[in-house]
Amino acid sequence: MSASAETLGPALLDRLPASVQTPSYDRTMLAPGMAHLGVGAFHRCHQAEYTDDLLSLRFDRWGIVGINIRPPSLADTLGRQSGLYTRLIRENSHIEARVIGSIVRVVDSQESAAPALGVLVSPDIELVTMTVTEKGYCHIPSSGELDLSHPDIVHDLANPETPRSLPGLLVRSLELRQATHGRPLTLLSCDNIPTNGVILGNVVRSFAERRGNGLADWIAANVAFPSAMVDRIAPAVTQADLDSVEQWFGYRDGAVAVGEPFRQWVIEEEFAGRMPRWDLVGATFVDDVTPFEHLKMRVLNGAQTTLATLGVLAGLEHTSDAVADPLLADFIRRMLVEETVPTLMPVPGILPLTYVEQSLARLKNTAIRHRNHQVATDGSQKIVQRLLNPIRDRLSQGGSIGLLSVPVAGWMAYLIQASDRFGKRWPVSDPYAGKVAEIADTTGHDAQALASAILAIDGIFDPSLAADGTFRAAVISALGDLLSDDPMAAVRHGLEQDEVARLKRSKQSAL
Ligand code: CS2
Repeated sequence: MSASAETLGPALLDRLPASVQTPSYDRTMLAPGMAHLGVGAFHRCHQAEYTDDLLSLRFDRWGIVGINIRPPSLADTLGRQSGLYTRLIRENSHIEARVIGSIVRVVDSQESAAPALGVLVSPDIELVTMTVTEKGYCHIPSSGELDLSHPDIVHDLANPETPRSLPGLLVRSLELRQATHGRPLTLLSCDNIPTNGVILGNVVRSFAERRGNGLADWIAANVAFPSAMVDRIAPAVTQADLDSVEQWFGYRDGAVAVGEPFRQWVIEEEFAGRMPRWDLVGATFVDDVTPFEHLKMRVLNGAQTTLATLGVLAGLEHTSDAVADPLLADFIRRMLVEETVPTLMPVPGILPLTYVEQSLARLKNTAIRHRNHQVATDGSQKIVQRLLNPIRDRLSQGGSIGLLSVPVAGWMAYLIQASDRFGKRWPVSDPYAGKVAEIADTTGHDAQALASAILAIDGIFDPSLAADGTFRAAVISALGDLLSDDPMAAVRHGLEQDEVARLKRSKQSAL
């Protein structure tokens, strides 16, 4: 890269190439009205972009203070650039570049909670949005309750003034707000957990109840936890993404974010005070987000998780490589159409089969380099809403679950093969990776014993689902294939068995 290229910052805005859009509003007039926790690629491609759209349309005091309580540090990238960054929209050979201006300040709070508390307690902050990943909520995936044995929760309950966890940080902020100005606050989760507002409310309330002093009652009266469905595929940014901005546009940017053209945001209209009018720029405010959330998590995210673990087992690098594989493409479409779609609630304005095709088309975008290992990360926190809940609904409908069970076994096989006993085939990151590795190391290669021991992890598998004979048999059979020398046999067998069941059903209905 050239040594002379300038770094993006306010002084460069007037001199950027015409192909790079810049903020149309006066950033110097922006005042911080909301904070965001977890300034990763997704936030920069989603909430910050919607806010930038809104500021162009109707200027208000909705500048964002971006806070990270986990790595990476923001000071050296976004901080150096006064919050400015380039958002690239990419689809195959199409590229659209825009500098986003809605982030007014960034705060690193990885070492201590104090910098984050300074922002969250401020009376200027009326809204806190967050993308802290599924595991950031410290809840038990199968029940949605606060995990009181989580090491960070244990720490924070003992040291509430110096919290490390998201629930601990939010409760401390609310406690200080109650004790000082008492102004209400909306806490808006933008993570892919089911009923994310309900889960956020659960963990905050459970923690606050343990703090006493009427805090839980104050929260019930002054804090709102709307649920939201968020959508845009925006993988972790790579050095190649950073370099591409310099190659194409001639300036350096250490905080580039890359996303696909599609975006969606559906938010429950349950606010404690003023809210940015994101509904004027494409977001939808609704009474109940559940039908939208099921559609997105079960179809798009369900397909991503399936392609991720099966893709790794098939030796494929990215989502777009996995969905280009004819066998996996056939499998994923049949799984979604036959088993997932019948579990969905009617969604206003969206036809499920059209949504399936649109989702598969999005996953084929070769310019979005979403690594299968990235999507497979924290699978234990994802499979409940993406695979297990639809399986449970299917079973209660008396429908088949043979296809949806294959990616459940896929998640198991992915973690099992990261164990010593299976030769540590790849590094993994998942809160349950240690537990599964321990099971694999003591159990060895017996698929039935492995599946039984993993299905007994009740933080992930609801015991009544884990006891279901049809589900167990399907998972055991798929796991046996996935751990063999021919892992894709699981996919072929799943499809064959589905075909047999389909013929049987059509014969029966002809009688
Ligand atoms: C992905 C999501 O990594 C993952 O778990 O499935 O980040 C996905 O790309 C987004 O939910 C799309 O909106």
